[in-house]
Amino acid sequence: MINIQPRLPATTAKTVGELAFKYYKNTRQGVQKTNNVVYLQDFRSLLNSSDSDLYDALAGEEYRQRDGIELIPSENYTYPEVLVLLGSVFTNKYSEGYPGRRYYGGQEFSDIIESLAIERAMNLFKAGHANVQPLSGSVMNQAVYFGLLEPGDKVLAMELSHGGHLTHGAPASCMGKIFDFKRYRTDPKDGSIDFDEVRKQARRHKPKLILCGYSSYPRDLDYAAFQSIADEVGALTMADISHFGGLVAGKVMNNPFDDGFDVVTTTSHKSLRGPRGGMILCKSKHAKAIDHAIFPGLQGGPHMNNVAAIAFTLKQAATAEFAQYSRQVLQNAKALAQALLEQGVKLVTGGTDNHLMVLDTMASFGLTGEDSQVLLDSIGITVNKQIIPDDPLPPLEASGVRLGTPAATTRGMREQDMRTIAGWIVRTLAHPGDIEMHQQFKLESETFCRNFHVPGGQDFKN
Ligand code: DSN
Repeated sequence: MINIQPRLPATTAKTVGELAFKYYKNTRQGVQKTNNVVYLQDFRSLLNSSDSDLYDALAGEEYRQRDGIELIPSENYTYPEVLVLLGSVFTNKYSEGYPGRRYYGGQEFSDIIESLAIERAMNLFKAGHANVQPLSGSVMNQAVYFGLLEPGDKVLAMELSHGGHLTHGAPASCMGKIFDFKRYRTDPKDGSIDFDEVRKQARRHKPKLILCGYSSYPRDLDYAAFQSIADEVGALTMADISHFGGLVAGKVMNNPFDDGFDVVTTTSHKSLRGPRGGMILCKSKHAKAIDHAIFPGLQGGPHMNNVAAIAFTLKQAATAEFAQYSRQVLQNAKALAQALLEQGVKLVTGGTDNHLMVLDTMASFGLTGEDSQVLLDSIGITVNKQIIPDDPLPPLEASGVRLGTPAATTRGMREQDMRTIAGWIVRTLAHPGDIEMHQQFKLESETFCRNFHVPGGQDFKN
């Protein structure tokens, strides 16, 4: 249990429960009465009567998520408790500042949830400091640049089409205009990171920051190799583990802090399975700069409902069940990749060591990523189009699609299910004109999905 005393000197309460009880005449029954308040019990019927369009869209999305196979690697099904906290009165609260030093009153519970989230994040990722306020992955990465660099400073990051991310200084992003991003590329032979190339670019450009961690690179990373290049040229190190933060937490992928990284960023809604948002983890010496860059640098009031949901997510991510989930995500990805390879599909880097893979649909089936995405949508499999290294097509067409297993694994799908899914994918893309077959697959995949529970408490009756 968190020690609330240092941050709440005015209270005599020793636990969160005691603090809560004072609002309910010092009885636990009083606290439990909150379970009867209208927003928890009747909010759906309330929404239905006050805005039926939004109610219908919500219900439609619930059915879509139940009846389809979700393979977008950055999506997941979050916990029912996260949905409760996101829809809670914490959304009403302004809490600019940090625990114990805020600009508004009424912070006793906000301080508790944020302190819990910070401590859990630090323990889970072995970080010297954590900031849990970033509203998204984009602002999270911007805060690192603004916290540690001056405008115009050089950053060495991966080429976007080779696996990097827009927020890693793509020319279209504001970051690309403010900081001077230089690029390393993957090895053209096998698509893996070429450390000779990283070292060459680092020696040439002398960047202030070297960045790794990607959104479409299907391998684990050698952080020690990045750190040694950074040490040689006097650069700071940053890993954006947004995609595989859950797998690092579950200890099935490498942790950049084990090799001395300065900063690690991760979103909370992908493999970590929490609410949408971001976290910046860093060595304690960077704490002040990072916190200042988030508030007042880039953000105002943190979304305390989200911070509460992140705190919950981090507690779950430290459990043995979550470690087992993480292992299964990797096993499912391997099984899916293997089944696709056996059926002649070309995968970027030839396979996967993490939760995702990139199918070269142009080389495998003569189809753009966009066409493949639409075809797979028609049979109830959701993926996203994806550019491949040095893709001649623009991102809205792309030459590939990206698949991942975090969401399917949360629903309880296992290796044999991945083989079934691979069969549907390959036959659909190999026969793009066979509408009758696609309709048959849509029925089959929908029936298949009924075998797998959707977390979040949607008890569908039909
Ligand atoms: N959109 C997320 C992804 O799919 O990788 C990150 O930006």
